Amino acid sequence: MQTVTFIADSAAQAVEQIRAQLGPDAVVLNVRQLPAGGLKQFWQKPRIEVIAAAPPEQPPVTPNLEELRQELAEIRQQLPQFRVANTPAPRASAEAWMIRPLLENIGLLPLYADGIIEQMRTHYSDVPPASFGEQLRMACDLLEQVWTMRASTHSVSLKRTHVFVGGPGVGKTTCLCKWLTRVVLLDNQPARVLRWDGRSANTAEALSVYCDILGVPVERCADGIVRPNESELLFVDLPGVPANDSAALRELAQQLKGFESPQIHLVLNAAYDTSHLISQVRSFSVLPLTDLIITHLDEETRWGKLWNLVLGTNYSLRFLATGQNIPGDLIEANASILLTQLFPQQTGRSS
Ligand SMILES: Nc1nc2c(ncn2[C@@H]2O[C@H](COP(=O)(O)OP(=O)(O)OP(=O)(O)O)[C@@H](O)[C@H]2O)c(=O)[nH]1
Ligand SMILES: [Mg+2]
Repeated sequence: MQTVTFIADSAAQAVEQIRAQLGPDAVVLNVRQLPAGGLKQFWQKPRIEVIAAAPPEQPPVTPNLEELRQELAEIRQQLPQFRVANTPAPRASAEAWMIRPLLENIGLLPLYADGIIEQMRTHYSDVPPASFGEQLRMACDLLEQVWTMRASTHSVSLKRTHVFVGGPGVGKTTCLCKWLTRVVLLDNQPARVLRWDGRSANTAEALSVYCDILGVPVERCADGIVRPNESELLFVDLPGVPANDSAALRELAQQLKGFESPQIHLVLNAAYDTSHLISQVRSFSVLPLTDLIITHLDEETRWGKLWNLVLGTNYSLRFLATGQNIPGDLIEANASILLTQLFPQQTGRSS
């Protein structure tokens, strides 16, 4: 990836330069404040350095929206929810589904691997295709359909407040900074940050420094009465709440009512084991969650386990974070990325 370094007096100026040279889809790799050397520091405002790159080339996609809409409506009608308690065990010919052990190997819980086989039998064919590749393709199609269904559940476009919730240290503030950078430097959208003290104090001093570099106003307060103005997005950073502290979660649910239609993102650390991740989602679902953001994917090779979250909860995945560097890698999650990471050859998918 060829990178370009931009030096600017402000975030707004950096936006102009990046857009002019690399277009609106550029990827920001790093942002830092440049110290003015020598005597200059007395009269020169600190400048910012942004390292950015052109987006990776994608094959052109020209979706037929009407077809997609119709397909989605059909999927909604056909596909029953994956219910943990009601998923029946596969029938006698289950061993003919060679794909079954692979599903567990990539990190699916046995319950959901069985659920996939059962759905394949119900929706495609009770007689499994003889080829392993064909079975795999069917499983991928099914996973993609469940993903589409989850992603269509929440209408988020008109909501301008983003609140990041989750356990302590899972990567909420880091993720907020990554998303904020994208919004300010690539989308050229005004934003404001609220450092909110919950039961414990919000000690994310680095967040204020980072906002300063980006020229984003940051406020610190203890309740949710701040409202974004018409044109700006509001990003709310909260201290972590342990998933087993139900009193703190109830209190948080109450406080979040102070925000007008917020998008509430539950941030989860992918390095935790699957049952822990699912139980975190269950605990935090006392809040009106919008979706899930997964961090630490640089430390977890078994991305297949993320499908347990898609199959076992009602939420979609919004972003995948793959590193601690800000802005660093923040990938907008979609089914294709996860499937390609799992089966690059077998499915003939390319990233
Ligand atoms: N390897 C890796 N480290 C990460 C990632 N995201 C965050 N971190 C690191 O994890 C640590 C905690 O990150 P924070 O963003 O402060 O986590 P937080 O959830 O805001 O923490 P609290 O506010 O204390 O609850 C920091 O050292 C980050 O650099 C990631 O995707 N990968
Ligand atoms: Mg934090």
